[in-house]
Amino acid sequence: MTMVNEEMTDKKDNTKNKEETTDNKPDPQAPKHSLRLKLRLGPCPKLKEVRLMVIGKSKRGKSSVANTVLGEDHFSVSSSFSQNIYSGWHQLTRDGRSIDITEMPTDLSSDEAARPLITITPGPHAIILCFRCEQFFTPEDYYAYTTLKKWLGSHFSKYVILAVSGLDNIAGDGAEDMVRNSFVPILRELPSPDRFICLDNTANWDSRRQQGDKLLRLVDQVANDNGGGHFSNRKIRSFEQEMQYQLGRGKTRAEIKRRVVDGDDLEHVFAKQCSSCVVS
Ligand SMILES: Nc1nc2c(ncn2[C@@H]2O[C@H](COP(=O)(O)OP(=O)(O)OP(=O)(O)O)[C@@H](O)[C@H]2O)c(=O)[nH]1
Ligand SMILES: [Mg+2]
Repeated sequence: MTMVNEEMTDKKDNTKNKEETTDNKPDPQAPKHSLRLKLRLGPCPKLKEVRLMVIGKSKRGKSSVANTVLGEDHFSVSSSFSQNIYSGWHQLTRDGRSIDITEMPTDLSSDEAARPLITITPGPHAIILCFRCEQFFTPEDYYAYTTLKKWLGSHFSKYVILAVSGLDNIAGDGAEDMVRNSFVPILRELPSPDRFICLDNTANWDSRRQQGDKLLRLVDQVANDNGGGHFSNRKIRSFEQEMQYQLGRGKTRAEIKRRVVDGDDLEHVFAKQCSSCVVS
């Protein structure tokens, strides 16, 4: 499998210009790349158009996180263990920027993955990897991360933000730091330990929108770290090629995506175009 990402500008060392605070005593058990490294993010350019892929195993809060980012309920949230099917793509404008979100369960077959991948074309600025925090970090979570890395390609790590939902269930001083520390095994594989957010998707909308804004600032940071580029791979590029063809026939990108989500025949046109591609 080949990862292709033409737009990304590699950063040799993303942590170079960031400052370390010394307000907490060092924990000798903690890995070097730990949460004691509190980073002061400078303001970075706000993306006018944001594309996000919200990905994770079943019931990890993907739809809830997507709604928190959108600031409104659009994705359907469910606690029942019904079939884990693709539930959507939504786009809206919030605070002057267009937000395009695709939800992607991890247990889709290659055929089923077509719809979410078409709706994320030309590629996500950030990949929001969803977990729950009630049990803190588990070996299963690490397995989910490494499996995705194999599936999407190793460049995927440069775009990942960990979004851990369920903060309301572990309330208490320092809860977020404890959760964050438990995720260090994944965080140390990412370009920066800042690629993390804990969320309470049960909070009121004022609070959820603030959490959504915080997540969007992280997305701006990820895009900035990647030279303003976005993630792509062979399959997404192939879908983008078909998208360009369809755009040339006078439809808008949003119209095409909507038709694909609604199960229009157009999905088969894309699938045919990409029938020989593996995911990454
Ligand atoms: N307590 C609590 N529950 C949450 C939180 N976020 C999500 N949930 C609940 O977790 C369950 C699953 O949430 P979803 O957002 O549907 O998760 P999902 O990953 O999209 O689920 P599927 O698409 O069905 O795989 C729902 O009952 C949500 O209400 C949170 O921050 N706190
Ligand atoms: Mg969902």
